[in-house]
Amino acid sequence: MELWFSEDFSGGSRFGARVSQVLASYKSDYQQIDILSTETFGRMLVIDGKVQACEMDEFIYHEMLAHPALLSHPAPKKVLVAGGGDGGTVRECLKHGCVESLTLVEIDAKVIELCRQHMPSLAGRLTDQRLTIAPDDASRVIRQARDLDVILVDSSDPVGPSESLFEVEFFEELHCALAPGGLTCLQAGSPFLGPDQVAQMVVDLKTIFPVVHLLTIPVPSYPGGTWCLALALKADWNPRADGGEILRKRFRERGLEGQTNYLTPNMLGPCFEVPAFLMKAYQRYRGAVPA
Ligand code: AG3
Repeated sequence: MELWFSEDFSGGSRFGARVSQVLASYKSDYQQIDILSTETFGRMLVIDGKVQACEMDEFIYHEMLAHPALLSHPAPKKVLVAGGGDGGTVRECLKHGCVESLTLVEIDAKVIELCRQHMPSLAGRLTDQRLTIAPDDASRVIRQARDLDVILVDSSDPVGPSESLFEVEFFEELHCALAPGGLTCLQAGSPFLGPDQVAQMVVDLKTIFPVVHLLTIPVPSYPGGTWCLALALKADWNPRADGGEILRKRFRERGLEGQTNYLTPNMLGPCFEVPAFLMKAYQRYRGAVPA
């Protein structure tokens, strides 16, 4: 018998992967968590029927959520990851030697436990000395946090436990929790299936942060195969202004050469380029465009 996992998107299409084994299937207090072994994508973390991370392509999403943000800060010491219990984002943050303290705020401790057990290539660094794990609601923790250099919001889709992480009030709390010169990078959704959600997020962030960039990345296992990340800076410095030269210099100084599987120094700068169809989506949205 053949077993297939599929995720529907936009009603009329779906992503599918043949499953060789169900490694875990658990209903936690918050959501349904499944870890599947698939032929093409390797091990796959699925939450409430939605693909979160696959061994085959997770490096693209996790590197691009972490590195352009961390490199946009001259010396990030205090970093917080909201969501991201699979550990992929934490693994990338720890590649920056200047990071002194890293807090992972994941509401569902069961995600961490199951990923530690079944997805060691992501969760293997969740034992690092610099890391504190807080099983808590990210918006509650961020409301009380201050003086953070970088906050990475590695949430799932804006339904269920992650819904509040897409609201303007949360973006205001992010701004308050950051030190001057701090910045945040957030999972921003699908440019094909939800261009309006992506545009809305940029518009909302721009009412609070002086500089907002959008990164568009390939993620074959996510709906539509392409995903967006929003980078918002509290600083008045635009990491794109010099074509990415400072970011490339920091990439080398922090010893990232040879440590990444997707990001190359030459992508720093061009990675902020917004595809024309997305730019049109902003223009429909009250004329706001990323800086
Ligand atoms: N965070 C983004 C997942 C979004 C995927 N959405 C979907 N499949 N409908 C993933 C967490 C990875 N650390």
